[in-house]
Order: sequence, then structure tokens, then C-alpha cells
Amino acid sequence: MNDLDQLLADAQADFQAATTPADLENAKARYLGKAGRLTELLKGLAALPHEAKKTRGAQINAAKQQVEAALQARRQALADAELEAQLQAESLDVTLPGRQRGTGGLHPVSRTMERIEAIFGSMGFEVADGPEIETDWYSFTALNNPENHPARSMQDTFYVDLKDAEGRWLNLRPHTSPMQVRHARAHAARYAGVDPMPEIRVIAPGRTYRVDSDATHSPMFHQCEGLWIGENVSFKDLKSVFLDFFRRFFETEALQLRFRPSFFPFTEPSAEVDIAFDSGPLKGRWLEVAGSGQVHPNVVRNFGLDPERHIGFAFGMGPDRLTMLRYGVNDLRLFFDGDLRFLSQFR
Ligand code: 2NL
Repeated sequence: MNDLDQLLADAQADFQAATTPADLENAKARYLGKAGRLTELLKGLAALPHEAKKTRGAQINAAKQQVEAALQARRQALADAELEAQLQAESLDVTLPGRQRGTGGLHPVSRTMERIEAIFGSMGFEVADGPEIETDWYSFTALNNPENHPARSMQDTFYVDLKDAEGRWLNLRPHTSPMQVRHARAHAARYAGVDPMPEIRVIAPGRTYRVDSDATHSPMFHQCEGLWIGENVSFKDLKSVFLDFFRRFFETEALQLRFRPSFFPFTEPSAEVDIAFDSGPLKGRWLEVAGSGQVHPNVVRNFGLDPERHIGFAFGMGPDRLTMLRYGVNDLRLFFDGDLRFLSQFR
């Protein structure tokens, strides 16, 4: 191998070893730069006689062209590799599914609330609304709760660091009754002097709060209470309203209802309401679904009405529990964890 063949082989190996454009330009300088090996050979021509200069010059120029070709080929290879890497890095998998806008849906408990409102609405009940932060009077006193009743304690009720005009701490309503008290008082005031007074027929659905938290109790839960006050309203009306409501709510006529004696400060007499299905997975089991009773005379007085004339019934039920029964959900906490794997099943 002559010296030019050796030089070309060295240049090709050097260019091949360069993995970046900067490396390659450094390698180029070693052959074609001012002090590069080819440049030095060309300078050496000056010392040769005329004929030798011609042949040797032609050989060196041929070698120089080959070195330049090798350089150009390597430049192109590095540029191709860089482009390829960039395309890889920016590649899109066009077979991936598109980004979709999620389909929203109502929370299962909201669906229950809407069902309750629709069914009672069809029976002539209005829907009351009211504040979640309440005064002591609306949450307890108006409902005939004794001053020292445990429901008023910090162990049972959440209090807010603010006092009302009477100097009593505000609370997070522990039941939806305050909305009914407000509704009944507004009704009594509005129809004062109208004889006979139109009946009060109202339900009060909403969020309620108690200091309680386990698999079957959440510190925030829902209630829906109902109130029907007139001059001739009795337990038989209550039973027919309940039977109709639960049969429509659970979409079956095959459902029995019973009352069990109970106690609430705001009703007298009071009764728990149980239902039993004649078929299905819960067949034959009595399930407690509501509390009820004839509104206590003290409470009727707090509505601004005469208990000798205006009587009626009230009831309270738990939409969370009704939702669990309707959909077969076994843990109340699923409703409040916000886990889409659970919630999206109700879309
Ligand atoms: C229960 C108990 C009940 C009431 C709620 C009520 C409301 C007013 C006046 C009188 Cl304004 N009573 N509400 C009456 C009886 C029972 O609920 O266990 N609820 C899940």
C-alpha cells in the first residue's frame, strides 16, 4: 500500500469514527486543514522536478478528491441519522384512540333526589329550599328539642364559629327540618286571616351534617323530609302517600309497608316506616326506610299555627340509603369518594 492509499484509509477510518458533525470537522482538519496531511503533501510538490511534480500532483489530487468524497458521504450519513432520530422522537402513533370529551352524568344520589321530587311533585308537594348553616332555633328549638338534648352537643352536631342574634353558635343543619319550619312559617304568615288556610304540602331535600363517620354514616349525608298540614290529615293519608311513593320509587307494586311505634321529639305519635319486597334479591326482609309521625303540637305552634286546628304528619327519609337499595350499592362511602370507576357506571 503506498502512502496515498494509507492516507485515504486513515481518513475513511477517522471520518467513520466521528459520531457528531463537530468530531467530523475536526477529523477533516487533520487531512484538508492548513496543516493537514494532504495540504502538507501538496506543499512538498514544490521540491520535485517537473515530470515527477506532474504525476505526483495528479495522484495527490486524486487522493484529495477521494478524501473529500468520503467526508461528504459521512456528513450526509450523520445528517440522515440526526433527522431519523428526530423523526423517531416526534413520532405519533396514529392508531391511538382520539381524545374524547367525557360524557358527564348525574350523581346517583342526585338521580334519587330528582325521582323523589318528581314523585312527590305529582302528589301536589312543593319543594322547599333553605340554608345549610342554621340557627339553634331552626335546627333544635322549633323542633321541640329539649335544651339539654344530646343532639345539640358538639359530639353530634357541627358548629360554626359564628353566633346568631341570640348569642348562640350557628350549626350545620343536622336534618332538613329547618327548611320545612321556614316554609311553614312563611306559609302561615302569607295566609294569615285566610279561612280555611290552604294546606301545607312540601318536601325538603338536601345536604345535612352530623358528627358521625363509618361504613354506614357519612359526616355529610342527604335527607328528604316531608310535611303535610291541613285540618283533616291523618295517618291513613300518610300510609297511602308512602305506599304510593315507595311503589313508584322502586318501580314495583309488589311491595308491603308497615309502621312500627317509635319516638322523635318533633312528632307524637311517631313511627318508623319499613318496606318489604315480595320478589327480588331483598324479598321478604323488612327494611327501615323512613321515620314519621303526627307533628307535635309545640312544633305546629312554632310554625305560627294553632295546633287545635292545624294537624298533619311529617316524615324523614335518607336518599343515600334509598340509592343504595335501588342500585344494590353496599358501601355508603362510594357515593362521596368521587371515584370515576364507580360514578361512571351511572352515566
Ligand atoms: C328519620 C326521622 C323524621 C320528621 C323527620 C319533621 C319535620 C318537621 C316537623 C316534624 Cl318540620 N317532623 N320531620 C318527623 C319524623 C321523623 O325523620 O329517621 N329520618 C331518616
